[in-house]
Amino acid sequence: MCGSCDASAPSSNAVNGQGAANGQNGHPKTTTKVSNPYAAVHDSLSNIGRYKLIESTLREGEQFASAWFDTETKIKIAKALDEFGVDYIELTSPAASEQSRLDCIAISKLGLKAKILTHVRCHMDDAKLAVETGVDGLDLVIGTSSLLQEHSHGKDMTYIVKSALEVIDFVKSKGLEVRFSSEDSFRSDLVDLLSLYQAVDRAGVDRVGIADTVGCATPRQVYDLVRTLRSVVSCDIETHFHNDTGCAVANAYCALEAGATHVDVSVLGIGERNGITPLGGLLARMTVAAPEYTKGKYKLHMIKEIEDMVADAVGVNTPFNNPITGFCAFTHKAGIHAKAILNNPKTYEILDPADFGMTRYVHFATRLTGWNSIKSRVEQLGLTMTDEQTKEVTAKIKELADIRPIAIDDADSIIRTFHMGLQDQHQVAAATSSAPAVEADVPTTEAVVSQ
Ligand code: HCA
Ligand code: CU
Repeated sequence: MCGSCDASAPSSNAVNGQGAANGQNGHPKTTTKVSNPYAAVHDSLSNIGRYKLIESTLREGEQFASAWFDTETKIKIAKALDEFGVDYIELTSPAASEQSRLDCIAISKLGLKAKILTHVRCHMDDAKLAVETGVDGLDLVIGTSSLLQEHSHGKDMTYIVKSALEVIDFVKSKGLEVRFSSEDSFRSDLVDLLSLYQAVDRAGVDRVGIADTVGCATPRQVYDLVRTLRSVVSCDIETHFHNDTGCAVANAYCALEAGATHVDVSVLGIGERNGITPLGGLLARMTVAAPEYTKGKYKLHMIKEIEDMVADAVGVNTPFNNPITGFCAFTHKAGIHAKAILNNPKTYEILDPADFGMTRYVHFATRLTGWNSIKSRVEQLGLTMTDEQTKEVTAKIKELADIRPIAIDDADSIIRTFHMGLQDQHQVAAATSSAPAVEADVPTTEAVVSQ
C-alpha cells in the first residue's frame, strides 16, 4: 500500500527537539532502497493524487454532541480552513434555524477562496431558502434506504427521483453548483441507487454523493460501490463516511482509489455520534499516499492550530492517539526503536513530524531505554562520556526505572551525578599522578559513581 514509502534518505531529524544528523553514533549512512511488494498501483480511475476536500465541521460537525458555534467562532473556523486550503466549506442548512441562515449569509460574504456550500434536504422549500443566502452551491440529500423511506421521510423511490429532478433543475436555474446525495447509501437497494444517480447525472448535477450514514461499510464494499458508480455516472463523486466501526479514514482512502473525487471531512472527525472521517487522520494517510499533491496543496503546519481551535470550541481534548497531533504521535520509547530512529527516522516513522510543524521525541526516562537514547540525552545536556560510561549510566537509569516510573528529571539527575563522579575521579587521578605517594587513596570508579 505504501507506494511512496521510501526507506532511504531521512529528512529532518530532531531528537527530543534537537537536531541529530543521519549516520551518528558511528553508524553508516543508509541509502538502501526498499522494494515493496505492496506498493500501490493506481489505475487511471484512482484519484489518490488529485482528491478534493469538502470540509464539514460547520455542518456535520455542528451535529456533534457538544458542538455549539456562535457566528464569530464559525467565521474563525471558516477562515482557518480556507487558509489551510480546503476546497469547499459546508454549512448547516439555512432551514435549520434563523441564525443558521444568517450565518450562511455572513460566511458567503467573507470572500474566501474555498467554495461555500450549504447542506439541505432535497426539498423545494429548503432549496429556495438556500439559494438566497449567497452560497456557491447546494449539497442536496435524501434518505434512500428502505428504513429511511419507511421510518423517516415516508417517500418512495418514484417520489424521490421526481423531487430530486425538480430541485436540481431549480438550483441549476439559479446558476449554483449542485450535488445530490443519498443518505444511508450502503443499506439502499443497489438498483434503485444506480438508477437514481443515473437520472440526476443526466439532469446535470456537478456531483453525486454516497454516504455511509451509519458507519457500516467496509473498505472493500466502498471500493465496489464507488467503482460501480463510476461506470454509471460521468459527474464527480463525493463520499461521506461515519466512523462507528473505525473505518472512516480507510473507507475514504478506498473511495479515492476506486474513483471518488471528493471526501467529506471534519476537524477531529466531529459529527453525529462518534463522527466522520477526520481531516487530520485523512491527511496523514494522504501525506503518505500522495505526498507531493498533499504537501503542495494543504498548509499541513496548520493542522494542530485548527484542531486546537475546534477542540476548544466544542470542549474536548485532542485524543492521545490522534494521527499527527496526539501527544505521543511522534514519541519513540523502546531502546531498539530509539536506536534506529537516532540513526535514521524513516526506520520507525512513516510521517515526518517536520511536515506538520511537529517534533519527534525519543523517550529516554524509562526501563525500556537503551544506551543510544541516553547517549543522545548526554549530548543534549552538553556532557561528554565514553560509550562505556554511557552504558554504565544507562544501567543505573534502568535500575531505578525498574522500581518506579521515573521522570525526565530523575534520569537527568542520574546522568549529571554520574558525570560529576567521573569528573571527581578525573581530578583525583590527575592529583595522584603528580603525587604518587597517595596512590593508595584513589577511589575506584565504582566508588565514585555510586556516590
Ligand atoms: C445525516 C446526513 C449525512 C449526509 C451526508 C451527505 C449522512 O444523516 O446527518 O450529505 O452526503 O451521514 O448521511 O451527514
Ligand atoms: Cu453524516
